[in-house]
Amino acid sequence: MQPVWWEKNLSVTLAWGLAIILSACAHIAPQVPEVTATPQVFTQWAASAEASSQFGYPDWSARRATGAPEVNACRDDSRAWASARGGGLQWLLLTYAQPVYANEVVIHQTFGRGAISKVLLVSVDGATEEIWSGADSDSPCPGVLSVAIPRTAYKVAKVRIELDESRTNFWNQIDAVALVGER
Ligand SMILES: [Ca+2]
Repeated sequence: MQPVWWEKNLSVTLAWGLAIILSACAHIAPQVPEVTATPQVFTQWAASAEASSQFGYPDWSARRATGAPEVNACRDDSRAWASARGGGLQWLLLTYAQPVYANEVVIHQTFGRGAISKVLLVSVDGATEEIWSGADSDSPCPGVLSVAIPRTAYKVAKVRIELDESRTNFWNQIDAVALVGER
């Protein structure tokens, strides 16, 4: 049996309508973003630390420079690292859980600021690179020495801070040290 003319027209109309709707849907479909490996810059605090000397243990020990900042005033505080005698050449070596291509080191100082003389990065295979040397400011306190650098071409596992406490003849206390970088 042949369809009558209006039935035929109706089915053609419906077919066109469906095609137009599908076409519209295709156009308004959300764009699927391209999946790219975006570098993830993040800040981490030291997982462990050792030092040339320490005022005590666990108070004022090198371990007190691990983790996030705890001291928010300029004062002698046992939650920060302090050297044994507050004089001479000292160093603090911080190790991080996640080696990164480094962008910045941020040193949180909470007492006796002004003795930091060098900042060095230590790669995963033990090579060192000096990224800063000079005379740190003695203010503000508490305050940070922030050393920003172009992203390293190697992964950094440790940060070494050298201090010349003969400059101040005082304890340059360090509460926490951030390593900023990309995985
Ligand atoms: Ca601390």
